[in-house]
Order: sequence, then C-alpha cells, then structure tokens
Amino acid sequence: MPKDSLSKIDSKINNLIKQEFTRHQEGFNLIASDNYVSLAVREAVGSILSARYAEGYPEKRYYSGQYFIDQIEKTAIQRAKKIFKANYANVQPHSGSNANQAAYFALLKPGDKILSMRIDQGGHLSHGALVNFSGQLYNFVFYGVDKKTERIDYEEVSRIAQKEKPRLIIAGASSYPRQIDFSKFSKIAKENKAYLMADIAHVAGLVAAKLHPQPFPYCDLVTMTTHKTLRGARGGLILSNDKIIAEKIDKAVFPGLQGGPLQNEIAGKAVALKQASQPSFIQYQKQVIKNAQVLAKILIEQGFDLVSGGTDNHLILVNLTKLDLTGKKAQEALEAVNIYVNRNIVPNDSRSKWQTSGIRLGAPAVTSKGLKQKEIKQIGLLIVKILNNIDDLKIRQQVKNQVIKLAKKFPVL
Ligand code: DSN
Repeated sequence: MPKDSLSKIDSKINNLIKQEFTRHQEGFNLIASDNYVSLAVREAVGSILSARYAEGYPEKRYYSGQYFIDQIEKTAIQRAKKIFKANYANVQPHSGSNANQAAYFALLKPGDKILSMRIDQGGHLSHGALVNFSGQLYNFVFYGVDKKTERIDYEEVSRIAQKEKPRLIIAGASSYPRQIDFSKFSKIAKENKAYLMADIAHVAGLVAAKLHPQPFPYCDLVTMTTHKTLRGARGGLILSNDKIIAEKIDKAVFPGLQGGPLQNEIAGKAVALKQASQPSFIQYQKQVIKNAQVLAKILIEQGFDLVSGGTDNHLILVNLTKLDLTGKKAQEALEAVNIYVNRNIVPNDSRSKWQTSGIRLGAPAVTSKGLKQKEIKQIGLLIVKILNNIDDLKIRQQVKNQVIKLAKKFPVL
C-alpha cells in the first residue's frame, strides 16, 4: 500500500467511501438522474489529468504543456459531435446547470423572456425557478402539461409563445416520463422568432442510442449532463449546428463563466462517448426503457396512479394522492429498506415541494447493475408492499432482507 494511499492518509473519508460502496451493494438506486459509470470512465476521472489547469480551448490555451490535454478535449468534442449529429460541441461545462447558464449568457440579456416547462410540472431548477439564478436574472414564462393527459400540450405551448413572444424556448424536463417532440417545438419557435434550446440532460443516453426523438436539426442549441442516462463522468455539454451560436457559447463558458476546465472529467466524458457509440450501449438503453416500462406495468396492475399513465423513457412518476401518502413518507419508508427514490411534485400537486404527493423512479442505475425484467418485477412488488404497509415495521424488516439478498447478486464494480 503506498504511503500516501487514502486508507493511510484519511481513514475517516476512506471508511465513509467504503460504507457508501456497501450501501450500493446492498440496495437499489432508483433515483432517475443517477447512474453507475464504467470502470474505464472511473479510471479516466481519477487520472493524472486533475493535475492541470487548461484555461482556453485546444490549441488556444494560456499555459504550456497542453499537447495531450488538447488531444483529449478534441477527442471528446469529435465524439460528441458524431453521436449527436452536431457541428459544434463544448465539453467544458462543469454541470448541466452551468451549461444552461452558458446558453442563456450566450444568447440573451438579463431580463429577456424565456418560455420553459414549469418546475412543478416536470421542469428543472435552472429553467426559471425563482430560487435559482435563472429565475432571478431572466423573465421566465411557463408551459405545463395538459390536466387530463398530463403530457405537453403543444397547441397550448404555441398559444403561450404567441402571446408572450419569448426570445428563447426550452424543450426539456427533469421529471417528464414521455418523449419530447422537438419538431413541434421547432415549428413554434420559428413562428415566434425564438431560439429553441433542448435540455436533454435526462434523456441524453436515449437520444445517443436513437431511442428518443433527435434534437437536431430542430434545435438551435442543446444542453445536457453527461452522467445520467449517458453513463459518463459528471458534467455538462453543449451542442450546436450554428457557427455564430457556437462561438458565443465558447466565449460564455470560458472566459464568461468558468475558469479552468476539469480535464479529468472531460476525459471521462470522452470515454463514455466512445462507449455510447457501441452496440452494447444501444442494448443497455433498450433495457433501461424496458425496465422502466415493466416497473410501470407492475405499479399500474397493483392499482397505483402514474403521471401520464406510464412511461416511454427511463423514468416513472407515481402519484400517491389516492393513498393519502406523501412523497416524503414514501421516500423514507423505501429508504429504510434500501430502495432509493426521490419525492417529487406531481402536476397540480396540492402539497409543498418538501412533502409532495409523488415519487420519481428511474431505471438507469439498476439497469447498469444488470437487472432485467424479472428482477425489476420483484423490486416493483417490494415497493408496492412497502407503500401499502407504510408503518408496518415487521414487513419493512422482511422486505429489507429480501432487498439485500437480491442486491448482492448484482454488485457494483
Ligand atoms: N438533480 C437532477 C435530477 O434529479 O433530475 C437534475 O439536475
């Protein structure tokens, strides 16, 4: 063991990491935005690359010694462009929120109007929440989902766009279980002379595998995170097919908003993008959708209400209103049996964002562990048992034992 290994230097952090690892081995992570990356991605992220500052872009850096760093960043860019069919890519944003910040900074002035999905109908914090920079710097107006179908009503989006005349329209969500039709959004944006941005953070992997409608050629720019369904290192990415927009984005990311890029994360993005171009990745994404749909089917068969009646992507939103159960209580009861989900507002929720009337479940991480329909069905039935017996501690103990036994068959590497 090297003298400066983690276990020698910092037993506290080392032990906490070990305990976190065991938690993953003994439970199931159904948080829709989480995922397990490959060992290859982890090696890249934990590599020597974190030693360097590399402000600027390939061949336009401020510090010397960037020959290999440049090649890594250029490889990540090339791979991103190829997979998502874009002419330009910026792989430097540290996160999805930073990518969105850069997009707004590049295209708009503070106070400009943006039309996006309301956060309590499926949208994201950085799409105009008042507690976020976005809601404080820009003038957001919102569309939601149709009351009955709980899907985006494109005619309603069009009506709002005509009335509000936003400069930017955002197509994208963080808790919407259905596909998004970028061609319809594009028509609305064109009619109203607005830029169209897709935030595909959640569905990037499905888009890469061509199992979700493609944002290009419909969008002016696309932002995403690389660590959700895409299974890459943590971070953001921005794409465009428009040279002028791309130049503005590059300036907005650096020097506009960020300093030195995280080159180790960029290498991890590059590795994941290589993996995303392989047939096994398409199989993985197909399994993610299958698993989400099996889970949805079990829950529906057991009498649960799902927002929009099901899913055609990687996530499910369960509406617990008729059980008179809060999302918070459901999340806590499931956590007690090592099944991890997040409480989530459902459309037209009467409860606060702390309590909520829903939970969000996602298939990406458990599919990375190797679970297929059979095991997902088992987990679905265990979830039902817990939710239907929310205060029964004896049932909790039984279910927890079953979860641990099953989870040990599907270890994380
Ligand atoms: N935190 C992510 C999610 O759960 O959807 C979004 O940033």
